Amino acid sequence: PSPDRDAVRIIGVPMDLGASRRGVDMGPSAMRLADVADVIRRLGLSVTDEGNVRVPDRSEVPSSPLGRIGAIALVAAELAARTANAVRHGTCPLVIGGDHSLSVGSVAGTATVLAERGERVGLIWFDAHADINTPDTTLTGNVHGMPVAHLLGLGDERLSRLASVTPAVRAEHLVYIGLRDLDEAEKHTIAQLGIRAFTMRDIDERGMRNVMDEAMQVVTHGTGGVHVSLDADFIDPREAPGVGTPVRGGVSLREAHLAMEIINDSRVMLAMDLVEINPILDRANATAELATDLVASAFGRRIL
Ligand code: EXY
Ligand code: MN
Ligand code: MN
Ligand code: MN
Repeated sequence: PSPDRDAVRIIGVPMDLGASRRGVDMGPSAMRLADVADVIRRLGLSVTDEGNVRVPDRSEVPSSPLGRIGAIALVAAELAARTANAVRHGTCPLVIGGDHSLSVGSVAGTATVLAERGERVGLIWFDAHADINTPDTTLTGNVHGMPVAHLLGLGDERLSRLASVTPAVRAEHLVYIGLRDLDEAEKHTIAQLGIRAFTMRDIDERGMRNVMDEAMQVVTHGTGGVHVSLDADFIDPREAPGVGTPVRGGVSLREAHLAMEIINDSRVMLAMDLVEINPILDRANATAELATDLVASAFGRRIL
């Protein structure tokens, strides 16, 4: 597949309902302050900023983490429609979060358009975490620890049935990169479903180039294109401190860039999420600026 990605649509999702720590709702503002639209435009792409999806205030929703599933599902449904619309028109949505629970919507949107073409979506999940808990296995109740499970058709139906196909993503079309902080139940689910998971150890031992080559094979085999979901906590907190859930021992700036460059080389990316940026924990706006640079690499920036 060779999607035409000369047009990008930015969709902001200022949501932190899936997290217990506040602040990632300011991620879209931080990315706009880092001038993400202009940075992509300077690569020669046409960029439209569609503004934000409407997200209810915390005061309007239940205070328990699981009680917020209904509100998150409504935001995700709106995001799924907007993501699908962009992909259907041959443009590449760049979804800026917001906590990672939003990806149940964005990935559902990409999956829906591919299903219309008789295809399935491949999914690359760059994250320190596996985000594969369900409301039954979660130790925290936080829905941003659950989007992958719901994309695989598990968990609460309000979150698992947002695409026109269920599951939105098949386990064999999913790959994790950067894992280093998993719950016991999550390890069990990954093994049981046979999900291809590249941990930090794999990156350390084999190098990002080899890991990416194998990952790209997994997500392109039998799919019509790839959705890239990037949690900023994938990157080491020394370089990206402004994230919702920092975990030591992440990838370096150069490794993250190489991963994005390889994605661009492959020409298969249909949509991208950039999530979990928390300006409250940042040094100035360093993390959003770094994330903007990574987006530029994913959209074709070359050093030479
Ligand atoms: N596994 C933990 C939980 O389920 O609460 C931590 C999840 C953190 C999720 C971050 C955003 O990627
Ligand atoms: Mn995540
Ligand atoms: Mn994470
Ligand atoms: Mn195909």
